[in-house]
Amino acid sequence: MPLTLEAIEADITTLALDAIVNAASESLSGGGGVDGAIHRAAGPGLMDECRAIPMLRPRVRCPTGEAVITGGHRLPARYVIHTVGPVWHGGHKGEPALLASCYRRCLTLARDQELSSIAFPAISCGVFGYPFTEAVAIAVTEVRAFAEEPGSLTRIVFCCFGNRALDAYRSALAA
Ligand code: AR6
Repeated sequence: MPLTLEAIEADITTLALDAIVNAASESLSGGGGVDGAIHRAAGPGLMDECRAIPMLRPRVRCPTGEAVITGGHRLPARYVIHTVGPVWHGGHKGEPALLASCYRRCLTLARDQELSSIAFPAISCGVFGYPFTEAVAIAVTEVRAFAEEPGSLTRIVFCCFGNRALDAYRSALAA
């Protein structure tokens, strides 16, 4: 089955795909932005499931650059893959490699669970301050590299909030 990569403008919580990705914090204890929207739409069962994930060290259930999967609860998506993007500190603290790792870890989890569709928000591009154009370039590069061996995945969606974001992804995908 061929793999489709596409950018759409949508609220990620409305997407009825196998998995949506959450741009979470290391404690997986909710927050603002897309994390807040996902928890609101999924209902309290999602937080209960996140809290049951063991802490690896104080306040860290999912280290930066890693990903964990939970159910989708009341969301139309079957699963939520929570990943933690890097906070932008100027670009010399390993941010590009950590952001790339988020995309790879999410895609690997999705493939290991034999999922066929997944949507990503612009990880780290809100509160965490990653420059948008640089982040989009990393997202598209990592997803394209993964698409060489997609396994079960047939549809990968970049879910954009706003027209400017959509234009940036579409240009990167067209390049
Ligand atoms: N659907 C799609 N994209 C969205 C939505 C939505 N409903 N809501 C926001 N975005 P952010 P981060 C976009 O701040 O920078 C949280 O408090 C938004 O426009 O959600 O990785 C967590 O708990 C932006 O482009 O995530 C962490 O502590 C992108 O999603 C921290 O924020 C990511 O913005 C993570 O910060």
